[in-house]
Amino acid sequence: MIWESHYESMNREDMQTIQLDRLQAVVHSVYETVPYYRKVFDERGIKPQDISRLEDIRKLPFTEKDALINNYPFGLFAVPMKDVVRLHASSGTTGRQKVIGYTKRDIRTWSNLIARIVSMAGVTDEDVVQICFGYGLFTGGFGLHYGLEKVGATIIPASTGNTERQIAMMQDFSTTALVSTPSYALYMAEAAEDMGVDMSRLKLRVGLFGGEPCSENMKKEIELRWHMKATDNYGLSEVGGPGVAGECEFGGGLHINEDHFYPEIIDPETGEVLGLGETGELVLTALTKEAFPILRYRTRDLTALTDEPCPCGRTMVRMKKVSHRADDMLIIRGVNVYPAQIEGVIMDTEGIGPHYQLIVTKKGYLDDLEVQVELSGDRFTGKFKELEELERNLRAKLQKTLSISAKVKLVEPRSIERTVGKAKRIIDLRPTD
Ligand code: DLL
Repeated sequence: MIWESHYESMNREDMQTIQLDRLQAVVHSVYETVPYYRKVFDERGIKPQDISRLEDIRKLPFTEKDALINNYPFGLFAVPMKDVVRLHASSGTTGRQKVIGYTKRDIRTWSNLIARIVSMAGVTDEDVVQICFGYGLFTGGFGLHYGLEKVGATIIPASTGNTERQIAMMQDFSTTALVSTPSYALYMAEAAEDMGVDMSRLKLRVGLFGGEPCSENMKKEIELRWHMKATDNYGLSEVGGPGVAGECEFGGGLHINEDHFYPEIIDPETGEVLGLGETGELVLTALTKEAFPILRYRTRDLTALTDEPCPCGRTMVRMKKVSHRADDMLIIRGVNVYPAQIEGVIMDTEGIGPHYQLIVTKKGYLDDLEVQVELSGDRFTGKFKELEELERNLRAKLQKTLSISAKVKLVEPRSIERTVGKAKRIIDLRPTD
């Protein structure tokens, strides 16, 4: 079902008209109400009336995460606090908080956008949905909650943790849809197997995963273990949380709610705007937010856009799955290495994974990368010779893919720490100066 087909299936011309109207309104509003935007506009000699066509968005400066951190906590809010009814925050990788506010209208809009993406995934009022995202400052729990409620699904606000209890609830309450990070879904699968649960007999039929990358292989693994269809949805706190984009039944990318988030792809090095099909950094402008409008936010997430027609009937552009972030990139002995490349190799090798960790250290002047990866249960009892061969194989494949040598350490099943939220894959122990 298409939740708001008037918008989701709109023709391009009408969509662009809406986008321009909304862009002009938000640009005027931030200029009047947020001193930070007035200052950066004035510094560049830009006036709100300079935006007369959609392409004029390129005249506006990018907003980077530092703008949020430097204006902590409420400096970028565009309404008085009495109109703010909710706060969320994200600590990000640096540990400094980015705080986001919502008005009553923002919460209504957000719920509607989530209703769109859960409907894309095929969730209806017949479903019993277990939300295993943290309820708190993280946008995942409350974000999904209100959208699912709007659709009329029966919600189990399970939050994270107490994994055995989660499995028991799935059985007792006949959960049909699961909401979590993909890594927590894998963790819960292990717990269910330990408990001797026959997962093919659970009522689960669909998973809505998000909050972190989920490679095609990881998705397959989740589908296989849980006997359900896995869908991906994307968002980030700075533009409001989940609800930016979601996957429909046909896959092939995530439809962006473009009437609310104007997407651009840029070259992360030069800032130049790239065309459809070209891979680069996603930049988002929130077109309708009252409390926390944000212009041209550099997400650091790498993807590409397509406007190819989708068989589902939605006309909103699709973004490719985000497999990594620009700032995920490790520089090892001068070579750029993305964790997603390593994950690809691991998931393509039988007998290991999906749990792994990358440990980066520095010995003298030389960077050292160690890939620690778990053996799967059946391999753990394997012969020493076989393990040695597996290790050698993996080392060779990594060398070929990354063009640098990496150490490989095969570790016991379940020995890498599990998380109930986003997985922590990189441990960079190199001194920062
Ligand atoms: O993770 C919002 C969210 C919650 C999205 C639940 C979907 C479901 P943050 O904690 O601010 O917000 O983290 C945002 O997580 O910039 C991406 O790098 C990454 N991310 C989020 N969803 C996906 C996804 C939420 N589906 C950051 N695929 C983003 C890949 C994702 N990466």
